[in-house]
Amino acid sequence: TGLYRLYSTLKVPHVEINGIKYKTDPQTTNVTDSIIKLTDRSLHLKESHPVGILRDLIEKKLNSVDNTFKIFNNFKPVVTTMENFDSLGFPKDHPGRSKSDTYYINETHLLRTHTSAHELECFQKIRNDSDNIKSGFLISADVYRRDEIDKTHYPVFHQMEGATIWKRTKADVGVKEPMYIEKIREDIRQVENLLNKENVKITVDDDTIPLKENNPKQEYMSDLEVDLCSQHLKRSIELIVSEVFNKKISSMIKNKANNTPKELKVRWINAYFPWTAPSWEIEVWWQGEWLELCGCGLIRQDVLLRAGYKPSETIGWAFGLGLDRIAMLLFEIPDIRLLWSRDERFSRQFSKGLITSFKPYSKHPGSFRDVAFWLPEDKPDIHQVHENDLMEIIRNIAGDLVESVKLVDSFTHPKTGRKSMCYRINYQSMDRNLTNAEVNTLQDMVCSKLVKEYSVELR
Ligand code: FA5
Ligand code: MG
Repeated sequence: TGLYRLYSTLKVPHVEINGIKYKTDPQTTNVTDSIIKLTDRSLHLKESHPVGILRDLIEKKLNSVDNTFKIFNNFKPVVTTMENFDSLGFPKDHPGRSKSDTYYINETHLLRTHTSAHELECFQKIRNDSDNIKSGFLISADVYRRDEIDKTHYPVFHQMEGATIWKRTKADVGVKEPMYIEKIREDIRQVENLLNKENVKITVDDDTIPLKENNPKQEYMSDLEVDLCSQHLKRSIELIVSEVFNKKISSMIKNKANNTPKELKVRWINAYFPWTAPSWEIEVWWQGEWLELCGCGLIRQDVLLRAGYKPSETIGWAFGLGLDRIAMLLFEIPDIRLLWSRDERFSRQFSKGLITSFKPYSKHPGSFRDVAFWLPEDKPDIHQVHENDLMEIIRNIAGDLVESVKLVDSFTHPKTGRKSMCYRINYQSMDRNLTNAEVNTLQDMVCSKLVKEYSVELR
C-alpha cells in the first residue's frame, strides 16, 4: 500500500490489486483505495471465521452425497468484463454492467460482481476430467457491488457457486431409458435420502411447477430432462438450506430460545438470469420475513458450447448462494461490518466447525449528522449524483466508522424547480467511542468532498 500511495500522489494512472498493476482511466475507473484494501482479506478461506465455517459446512454436506464437486476457492477478484458479463450472455445494455453498481478498474477489468464470473472457466476445467456421467464444481469467493450503507449491506460479500452436469453418452442415442437418465433418477434418490434424515422437517412451497411461459425451458432439453434436472437442483439446494438451518434450530432448542421455529418453511419463485433457463430463487421464512438465499437454474446451452462441450453433449444446473447473510443469522452477528473486524474480541469467539452465537463485547453509542444540499441547477436529474456515489465518498472518508446512511428528505422547490436532498449519516464504531470532534471532522470532509466532486450547494 505504501507503493500504491506513492503512485497516487504522483498521479501515475495505475492501481495495484493482489500484486498486479492495472492501468486506470478517468472515464471508467471507480474502484477506490478503501475497496482495494479489502481484496486480500479472503474471509471465506479463514477456517475460524463465520464465513469460512459456513463455506466449509456447505462444501462438506454437498460432497457427502458422492464427492462430485471439485472445489475452486482461490480465484482472485479482478476479472474481465468478458468473464463477468459476456461469457454469460449479459446483453450490452444490462443494468448490472452500469458504473453505478460495479467497481471498474478500467474498460476491460473490474472486481467480479458474482462468482458466476468463473463458471465458464470451471466448466472448461472439468470437461476432460473423467469418464464419469456426472461431474461438478463449487467456487467460493468475495464479490463486489457498489451499494447502500446499512447493517446488512457491505460493498464486499461472499458467494458460493455450484454446478452439476451429466453427460449424455453415445450409447444413449435413441434408447428409451438412457443410462444418464437412470443416473439422474438415482442421484435424486440419494439427495432425498439425506434430506429425509434431517431432524426438523422442511416444508417446501413451489408454485413454479408446472413451468410458466415467463420462465421457459430450453429447446435442446426434453421435458423429462428438465423435470429431472430441476428436481435434482432443487433438492440439492434444499439440502444445503436444511443442513444450515437445522444446525441453527438445534442449537436454539438446546439454548431454549423462545423464538425457536417448529418447522422450516422455504419457497421457490421464478427468476431470470441470462445464462440459465428456466431460473429460480429460493427463499426461507426466518423470524418473520422471507430471506432471499440463492439464485439458480438449468445452464444455457450457449455457456456449455463456449466452454467447449459439443452440442447436446451435456445437461446440468448452476446456483449462486450468498454466504454473509446466512452467516449473520447463524452466528447472530448484528452488523455486517463485524465480519470485517480485526478485533480479537470478535475473532476469538469462533472456531473451525462450530456454530456459536456471537456475544456483543460492547455497544458504543452512535452519533448522526445530516448533510443537506441542492443539486446543481444545470443537472436537474438526480442520477448525476447517483446515491451510490455519495455512499462511496462517505465510505472512503469514514470507512467502517459509518453504520448507516439514509435518505431522510428530498423535495423540489416549487418555484425554481431545484431539487434538494438530505441524508442522515450515523457514525458509530464497533470498537470504541468516537469523540464529537472526530465525528465533526469526518462530516466536514464528506461535505467538502461532495461540493468538490459534484458541485452541489450545501444548505
Ligand atoms: C447472482 O449473483 C447470480 N450470479 C446467482 C446465480 C448463479 C444464478 C448461478 C443462476 C446460476 P443475485 O444477485 O441474486 O444473483 O445474488 C445471489 C445471492 O447473493 C442472493 O440470493 C443473496 O443471497 C446474495 N446477495 C446478493 N446481493 C447481496 C448483498 N448486497 N449482500 C449480501 N448478499 C447478497
Ligand atoms: Mg437476486
